[in-house]
Amino acid sequence: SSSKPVLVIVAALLPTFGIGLKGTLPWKLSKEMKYFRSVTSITTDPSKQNAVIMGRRTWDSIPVKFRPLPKRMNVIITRQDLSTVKPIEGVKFENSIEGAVKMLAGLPEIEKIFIIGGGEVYNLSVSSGLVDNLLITEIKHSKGEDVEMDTFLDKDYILGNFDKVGRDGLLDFIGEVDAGEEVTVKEGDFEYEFALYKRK
Ligand code: FOL
Repeated sequence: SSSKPVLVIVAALLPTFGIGLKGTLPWKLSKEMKYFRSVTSITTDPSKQNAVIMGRRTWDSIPVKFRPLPKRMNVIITRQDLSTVKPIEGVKFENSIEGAVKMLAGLPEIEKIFIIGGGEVYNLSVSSGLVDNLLITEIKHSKGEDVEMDTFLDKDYILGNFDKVGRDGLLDFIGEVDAGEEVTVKEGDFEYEFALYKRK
């Protein structure tokens, strides 16, 4: 359709809003990854599919055996000249987030659009005003240890422009996705909670 699809950021972050270290995630949380996979894959209309938009470095960080992320249209944002990009089966390339969103808005089979990182793509898309919803997994080290990070979301901008909604608001938004019965999930050295932030 020509109506603008819903745009949602999905990210896992620390209290510092740190999201990554040296091009990767400094944890391995299988239940959290299962939540990511479900939330980005499930559609209300079974004839449709969702899209995931990511930066080229995030694409590089996904294990080869998991990419392109199955059952979702994968879109990579790159500064490379699109005429020289080596095609990848099941993947679309764009030079800007706006370009990717415009392209996807013209595809009737796309239900929701998820922005899945990394730092540069997240921060550009929140500050552009394109995004109204952030599905954030709030992670902390269970023993309170510091976790080294070199990539961050803009915490001041997000807390200044978005409000965290309650658990009911989250469950309503994610629909059939299983967010667990416990509010706090413990896995390995980490504890986390699923949250939804909405633009004020
Ligand atoms: N958001 C959240 N909440 N958690 C994340 O780990 C996360 N990661 C990214 C973006 N947003 C996120 C970017 N990094 C895969 C790997 C890295 C990645 C995103 C996805 C991946 O391999 N996903 C598979 C599932 C793999 C598995 O089951 O272990 C997929 O099908 O989604």
